[in-house]
Amino acid sequence: MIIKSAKFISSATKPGNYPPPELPEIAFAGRSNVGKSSLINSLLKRKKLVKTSSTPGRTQLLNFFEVNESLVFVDLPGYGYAKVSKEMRKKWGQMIETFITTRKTLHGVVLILDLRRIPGGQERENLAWFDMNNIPVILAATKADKFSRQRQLVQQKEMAKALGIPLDLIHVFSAKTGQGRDELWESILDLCEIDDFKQGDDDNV
Ligand SMILES: Nc1nc2c(ncn2[C@@H]2O[C@H](COP(=O)(O)OP(=O)(O)OP(=O)(O)O)[C@@H](O)[C@H]2O)c(=O)[nH]1
Ligand SMILES: [Mg+2]
Repeated sequence: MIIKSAKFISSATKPGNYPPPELPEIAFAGRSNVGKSSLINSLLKRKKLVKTSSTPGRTQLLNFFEVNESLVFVDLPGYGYAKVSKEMRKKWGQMIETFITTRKTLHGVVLILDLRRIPGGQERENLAWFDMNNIPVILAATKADKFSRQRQLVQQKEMAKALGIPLDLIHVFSAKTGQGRDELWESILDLCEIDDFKQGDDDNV
């Protein structure tokens, strides 16, 4: 995947501030601190385009990024962060829900999980919610570099079992090593129905 351009467009909290709905969009969702912003940087081969942090709850707005003048990535605030107030959590939930259910240009969501953590009721609920709203979901299990390849497969199987889905629906990923990057791009481009910038290798970025 050749990244010719990747740039920050704007941040928003409400529909009036979203950028014009022109290009296909993919949103990135997941628990606080799971590695959403790092995964986006890794896909875009930009180390610092999206702010990352070891402090959970850092991304607090919807952040829009335009890629190759062809699609838009939306970095969402993480859910389930215990330290922000209940009111704040509710506000974030509403902000994310409004975006996902009303945005006409949204082609799908990459739901990011931690490969080290077997998903539970919250994740199953989220998947059912996306399904109910007819939002296609791509699952990415990140931080794979924390495990050996053999152990990665064991975790991937456990996760698939816990979610009740086929194994190959979970993309094993690492922002640190770039593992799974090409496969995740393939799935994203498929969802956006884009196939004109797949060709070539990307050693030059
Ligand atoms: N080892 C390893 N660490 C990672 C990986 N991805 C993210 N991290 C680390 O996890 C922490 C959180 O990463 P972020 O990308 O900021 O996570 P986030 O989900 O955007 O967090 P919020 O915006 O706060 O919800 C940082 O310390 C990252 O360096 C990965 O693939 N491997
Ligand atoms: Mg973030």
